[in-house]
Amino acid sequence: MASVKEIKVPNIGDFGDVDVIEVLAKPGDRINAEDSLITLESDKATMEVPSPEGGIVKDVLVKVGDKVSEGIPILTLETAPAAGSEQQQPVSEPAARRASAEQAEAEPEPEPDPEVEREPEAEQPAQPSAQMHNLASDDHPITAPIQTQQRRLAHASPSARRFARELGVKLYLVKGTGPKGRITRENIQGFVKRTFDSGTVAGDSAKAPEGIPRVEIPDFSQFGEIERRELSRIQKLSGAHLHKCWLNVPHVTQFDEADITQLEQFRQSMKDEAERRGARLTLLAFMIKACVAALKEYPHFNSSLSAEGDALFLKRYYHIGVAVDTRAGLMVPVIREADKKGLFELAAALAALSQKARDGKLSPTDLQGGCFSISSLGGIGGTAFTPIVNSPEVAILGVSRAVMKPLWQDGEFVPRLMLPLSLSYDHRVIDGAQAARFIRFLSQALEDLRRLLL
Ligand code: CAO
Repeated sequence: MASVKEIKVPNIGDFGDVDVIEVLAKPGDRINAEDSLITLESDKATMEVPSPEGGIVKDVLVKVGDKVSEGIPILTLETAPAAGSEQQQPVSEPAARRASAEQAEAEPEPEPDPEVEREPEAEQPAQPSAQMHNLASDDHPITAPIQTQQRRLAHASPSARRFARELGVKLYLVKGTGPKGRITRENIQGFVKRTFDSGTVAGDSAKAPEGIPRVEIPDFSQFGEIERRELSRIQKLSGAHLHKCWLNVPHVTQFDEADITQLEQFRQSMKDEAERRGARLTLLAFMIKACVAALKEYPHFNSSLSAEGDALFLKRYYHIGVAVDTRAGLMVPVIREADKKGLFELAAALAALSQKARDGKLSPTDLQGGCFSISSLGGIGGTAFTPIVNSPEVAILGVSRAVMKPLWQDGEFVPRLMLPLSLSYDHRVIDGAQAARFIRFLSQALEDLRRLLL
């Protein structure tokens, strides 16, 4: 008879109230022992929690954004029937497909090696093991493994698996040189280097190339004095994300200028009132309002391409991401339901989120669900730039510094405050004419705010 068990968060050392940043299992999934169920992230480390045994997932009891500690139930698992009662368990169709796809992809188990197989696992309690990994250095756990449960035929740590996934490397292609043939991060790096040196690709050779040749880094000290500085955790995360976006999205950037002379007069006239209401009314609040109107007018800009690239998900909500420059690196918190907020509310939400970002207090939910992003460098300067689309969004607006320019109007030059705009977009979803119309609409909305009422 199959039995249903609750799988709980194991002993995670001194960590409590840790954020769930990934849920890797869903009801109906057939999972194996040691498959990762969730990923947790504390201030300093990430951790994958593997399943202590195999079975079929019944209910998932946590979601992204939850905070968990030891003993919190993660999911319920219908475990395989005991020997002798081997009835096939019903598995949902997608789960069965996923399971078989995973099996096809899974690293083949090595031939049973008596040395490896005879680990004293029988004595160990059936508890999942979890390891904390410093984000700055995934292969050096910052705490000892929480449970030293022996892992039968574990070929790579969760962080090495994740590293391989990020690089698109199939683990079964990599030879492990760690203890008991374990695949280390260095093995994966070496594999990628050898693969590219030989001109082949790291991932499945039947698919399109998933990586690029590495740039050789010389020993700079041979040229002069140097200092090595580690990147912050945020810089590493955002760097990897930006790189992924840059490689996946065919970018085009459309430029335009908006005459914001009247808008700026209005903004100045409203500043005191804004302050009385506790908000600092910057240009960005107006930009968000105008972007929402443009997204409503051109719904393709408020969409995402399906993973297969054969459909669009059109969104009926308007959550706007805003790039914030913090000492730790670039972050893009999201103002939710921007369409339902007035200018003062938008200004207040923007101030609150950018302060939270600068204090390092953003929660995962503050960073999720964006439809369209705005990156404003107007407070600093510059005439134009080409922002990177924050995929899976399909467009991003770059805002540069507004300057007074002579504009030819009715037979004479008149001084007008011109705001440079740069719209980068995913050319798979948006064509050039649409982009030109979108940015024109946006500029006209900023030129005459009454248009936002239409
Ligand atoms: N033209 C002229 N002046 C501008 C302007 C523009 N486009 N944008 C802002 N300003 C002015 C503001 O109005 C403000 O002046 P006042 O005090 O008179 O109101 C001053 O510059 C400072 O603004 P700010 O930058 O502090 O505030 P903001 O609301 O415009 O921007 C935020 C907030 C969080 C977006 C900004 O602080 C920030 O972090 N910008 C950097 C984003 C970034 O790094 N992007 C690159 C990402 S890579 O693609």
